[in-house]
Amino acid sequence: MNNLNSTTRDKVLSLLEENSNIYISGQDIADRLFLTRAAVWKAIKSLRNSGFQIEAVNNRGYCLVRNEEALNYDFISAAISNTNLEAIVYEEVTSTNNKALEYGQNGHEGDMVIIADYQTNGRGRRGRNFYSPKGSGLYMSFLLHPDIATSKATLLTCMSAVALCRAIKEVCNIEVSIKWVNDIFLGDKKISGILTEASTSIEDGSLSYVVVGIGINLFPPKEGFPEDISKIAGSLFESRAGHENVKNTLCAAIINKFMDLYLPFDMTFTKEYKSRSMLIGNYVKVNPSAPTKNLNGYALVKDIDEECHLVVEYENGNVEVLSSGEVSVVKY
Ligand code: BT5
Repeated sequence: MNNLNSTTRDKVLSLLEENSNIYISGQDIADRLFLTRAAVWKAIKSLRNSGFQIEAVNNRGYCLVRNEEALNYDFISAAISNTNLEAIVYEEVTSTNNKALEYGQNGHEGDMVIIADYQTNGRGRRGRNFYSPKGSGLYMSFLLHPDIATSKATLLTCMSAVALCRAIKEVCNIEVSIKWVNDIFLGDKKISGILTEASTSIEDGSLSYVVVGIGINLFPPKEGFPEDISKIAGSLFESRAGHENVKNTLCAAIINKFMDLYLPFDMTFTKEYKSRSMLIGNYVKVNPSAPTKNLNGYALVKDIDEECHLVVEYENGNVEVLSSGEVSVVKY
């Protein structure tokens, strides 16, 4: 983990960058930068924590290995336009949502974003897993303190879906669609999911903090997707070739696009949410639905309203406005 920046660290990084893929001894670095060996070691440790791959070999020294696929704290923090947003980068976490929730529970007051290269226990909704292996995707969670009613927390899911679509278009020139309420699709494959979790105050039911977690499959996992999701999951790109540093660039773009929507909390984004939605005009099965009143839950999606609610019409003509829940597309 790292959210520090120091001139010593920057000097060591510059020297390693000037000599990338070449070994320089610790003593040599210390002499050239007028530092102690201990200061050099501290800087190397801090750089490694930021995601820089620095190899150390006995009697040869240190060498910066270019690894465009790893998250790079320095790149991301320099690219974030909102300087009040704290960013923390991890290589591995159980779940970025868990980390952000921990900060929230511990009373962290500022807004922040936690980013990770991979997760060992990535979570979806209702206790489901979100497969988050090494070298495949990007996983991030915002910890936010919005002044909105608890009933409106789902809007943050929708806002981040629009931010994701915009960032993917800008950075990758790919158009993706939104499957209400929290999935992003490329063609008929799910490439991203969003999990919003909130903590409310017991006294007045207001929101204490909200965590919005986003997971994106950038590249196919090395061993392929696990069998249970192999038919539904896809990735933004089919291979890594030609997409160097896309992880860091996309990460920064998502953060910026999201903050651009979140800070003014301008509800006009809901129009774009609707226009990017893939469900309108499709038949779906609503889960859960009241089976006696609404037959088997089969319904036609009529609209997405200005609060991002899904308007469905059941076979018996009943119309329902869904604010959360789940629908699966059915063939009719
Ligand atoms: C989601 O839930 O799709 C929300 C996923 C949110 C993940 C992010 S990653 C950063 C942050 N930290 C976390 O721990 N979570 C958030 P849901 O709509 O319930 O969909 C879960 C279902 O998607 C699973 O049951 C699988 O069918 C499928 N699935 C699992 N992993 C997937 C993947 N990598 N790509 C596509 N589909 C996947």
